[in-house]
Amino acid sequence: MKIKNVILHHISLKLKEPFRASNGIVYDRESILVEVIDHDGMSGWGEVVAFTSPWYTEETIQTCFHMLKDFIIPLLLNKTVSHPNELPSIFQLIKRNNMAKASIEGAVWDLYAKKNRMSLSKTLGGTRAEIDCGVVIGIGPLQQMIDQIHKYNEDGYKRFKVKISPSNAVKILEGIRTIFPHIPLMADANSSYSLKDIKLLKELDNYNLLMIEQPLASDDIIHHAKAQDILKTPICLDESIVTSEDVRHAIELGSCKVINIKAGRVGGLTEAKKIHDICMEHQIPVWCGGMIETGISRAHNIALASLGNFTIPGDISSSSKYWYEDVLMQQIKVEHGKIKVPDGIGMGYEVNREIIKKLLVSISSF
Ligand code: OSB
Ligand code: MG
Repeated sequence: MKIKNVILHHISLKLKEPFRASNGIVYDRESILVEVIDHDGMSGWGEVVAFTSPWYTEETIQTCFHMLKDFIIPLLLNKTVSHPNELPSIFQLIKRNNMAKASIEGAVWDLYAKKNRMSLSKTLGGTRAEIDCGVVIGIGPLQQMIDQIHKYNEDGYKRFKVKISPSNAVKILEGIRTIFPHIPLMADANSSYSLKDIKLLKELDNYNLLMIEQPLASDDIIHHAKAQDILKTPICLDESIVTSEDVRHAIELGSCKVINIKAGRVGGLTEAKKIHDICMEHQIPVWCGGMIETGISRAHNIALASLGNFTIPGDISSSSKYWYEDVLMQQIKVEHGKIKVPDGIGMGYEVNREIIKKLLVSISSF
């Protein structure tokens, strides 16, 4: 493939309700949809999953735009790429900025799969025909969180994740376990604890959680290893894992028993697959994380989660959980807690250009 043109569609999508984590709230969701066009005029799609402020990682929509425009796109224009797994080495001279890199790398994977008339899932080496889905409940009044779990339970979701922080965790988990003693439940602290809070963390062992996600600082896998020694509950790392090297270190130190893989956070699907393979080798189960994304990343997530070691339901919900109308011709639907992995070419969902036009903040063509 020769990359002829890259179009950045910067959009703003209305969230049905604001989403609250320990350290940030997302109101409307801005996103940059990345369209990569080759010399045959065929398009592949990816998405910048950074937020407008750097609460989850250091990147933002604006830093990604800058990196794409001034550094990443110039490296790709008019370049012949024979496989998307060449992109990480093309990007090697640009440090970090993983979400910026992943957005265009994902688009090239979609394009490559389309050109080979294969699904993205098969192209990545996926083996599942359907994936199991979990859902995330943001921090809110306890009764509201319980009502949401009731509803999602009826919808068939197979795993429930609640956002927590040290000041509300026990109240939330106690309240939920009183009503739902047996549901598959986990908690995501988004780095809101420190090792000094180990007593508070130890209390969470009482709630039969599948895992606790990212309790401590993102750059502290040493303290995560100390915490994992003390806690019965498995630790899952999210923010701490931005490369496959981080995974090797975390496994060697014993910092976690589970890993959440997000292609955006680790710089793309090539690295995500590498992490998947390392974890499989070390019997560390993985699941696919979410970023309150549009259907484009959701479709990529479905393909990624079809790989063999994604044995835990991911944060992959229906389009309708967050959006009135997604950017795809066909909305993504969870049925009986599962999504069928599409077998159409590329990501398997067609982009809805009319909707994208309606949501546009700005458009830039390179
Ligand atoms: O920590 O996994 C996280 C959303 C935004 C940023 C970080 C995270 C999350 C979620 C929600 O937990 C995932 C989703 O439903 O898309
Ligand atoms: Mg998380």
